Amino acid sequence: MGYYLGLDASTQSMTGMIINTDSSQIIAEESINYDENFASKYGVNHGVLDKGKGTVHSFPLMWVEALDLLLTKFRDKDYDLSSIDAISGSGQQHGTVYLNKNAPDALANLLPEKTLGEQLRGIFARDTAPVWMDSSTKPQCYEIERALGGKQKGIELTGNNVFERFSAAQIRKFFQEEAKAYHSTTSIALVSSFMASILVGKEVPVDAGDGSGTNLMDIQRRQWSETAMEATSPELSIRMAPISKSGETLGAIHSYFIQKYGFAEDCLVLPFSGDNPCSLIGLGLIEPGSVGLSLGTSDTFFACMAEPKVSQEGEGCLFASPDGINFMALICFMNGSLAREAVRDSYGLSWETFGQVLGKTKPGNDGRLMLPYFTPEIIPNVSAGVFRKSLASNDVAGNVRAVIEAQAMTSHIHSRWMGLGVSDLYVTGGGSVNHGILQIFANIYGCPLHRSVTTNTAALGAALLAYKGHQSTITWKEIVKPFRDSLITATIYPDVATRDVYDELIASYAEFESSSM
Ligand code: XUL
Repeated sequence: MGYYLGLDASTQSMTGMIINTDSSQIIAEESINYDENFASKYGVNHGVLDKGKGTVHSFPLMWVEALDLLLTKFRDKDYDLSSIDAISGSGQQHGTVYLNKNAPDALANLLPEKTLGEQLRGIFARDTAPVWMDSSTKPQCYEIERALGGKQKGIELTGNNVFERFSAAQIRKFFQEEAKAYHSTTSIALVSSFMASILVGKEVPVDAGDGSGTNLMDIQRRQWSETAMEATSPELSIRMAPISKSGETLGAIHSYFIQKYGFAEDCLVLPFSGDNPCSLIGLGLIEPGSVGLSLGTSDTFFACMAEPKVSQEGEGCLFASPDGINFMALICFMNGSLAREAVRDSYGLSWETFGQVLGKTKPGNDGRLMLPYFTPEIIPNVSAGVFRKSLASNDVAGNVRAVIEAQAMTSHIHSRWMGLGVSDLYVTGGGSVNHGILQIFANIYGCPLHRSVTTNTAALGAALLAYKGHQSTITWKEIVKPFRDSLITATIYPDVATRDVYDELIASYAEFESSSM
């Protein structure tokens, strides 16, 4: 019998999920929402601080405080944390945490009489961390790209176009704008490795799945690239912890957590990965060609791939799969739940009434279209701006259907470069609870959609990484299959009668999109 804990440090909340590997069930899930707990202290909205001009940051100290609150919640609800064999985690990708020379001692000497927040507030060379929603680094992207020898060379080396939100451009901007603080930074962690370092009381290696979201990792070798580091900022390689080796453990949990929350002394901590690589595992996508969709703050469309295939337009991302063998191709759409919520709120709807309105509209929306860029969009790479075709802005039902159809069509169109014949789509994320939304995706993709019982497959994937790290002789297939079988709650089939309508609508959406750029 094994119990494993997966932590998910996501954009809007910190979640913990405990799984039991005998029954292949999730036995506990608790969450701390940042806005509910910290809006007045940190001024966050949707978990982030919008500083204007595309600059979006969050507070690592807030994540630290949330970890204490989360574990307190588990302890106070009488979960037996001493039964947890191992912990792993997931973090929002690309975000960077800047630590100063106080960090090693403060992390090593945590005392249970005090809170994490009290003891770790002095470890940051920068109070805030740029997160994936930040799109303020276009100049730095051009500079890095040039130093790498052009777009194609950059893609070949790192698997990715140089993106605004990726860590390299963010680090370069910090070095250029706050050189003094950059020089007092002794190490730069990712959100994932930062959270793991708290649990073990020392700075820890970065997982290759999340390292590939930095533009600093050689995707083929799964190692930091000296060339990319040099193209980014001076002496960066001495500031980055190494990439973890496959199967590496980080060590036993720090005594702070044993004394305060009752974890066992031999509870192991495994490297944390990014939220998308964790979702790949949580959805059980370990066979090349299998495809997932996460309807979260951002919408992401991703696939497990045996070979490192990249988009020639630089539209997709390529990460190392945390399974240590395969790759993960991903497309990230910024206007995911941000856009769904913007439409819901602008017509004064609740999710319930949104679903009812959606149910009364018909597939194809009589040709009414929306390009839903409520915030600057990543794919296609355009500034904020909502465009409508044959659609009045006061047409509530038309706008409700148009936003969802747009999201399904944009992911369908922009994932063509992956060359996948999508035969099944595994979905997760908060948006996946709405049947009407999923039916539209099933119709547009023309394939069955499988919904997991949990909307948080990133935390589930993290718990499965802990399981694999603890029981290294069990194969990935033996790990993910029982969970996938027991947790798929519903399959939504496409309505074949809508095929012609959507073939036509997809073509006119693609035309509308290119004519608006
Ligand atoms: C992926 C991306 C987002 C964040 C959200 O490239 O930027 O999905 O990982 O947490």
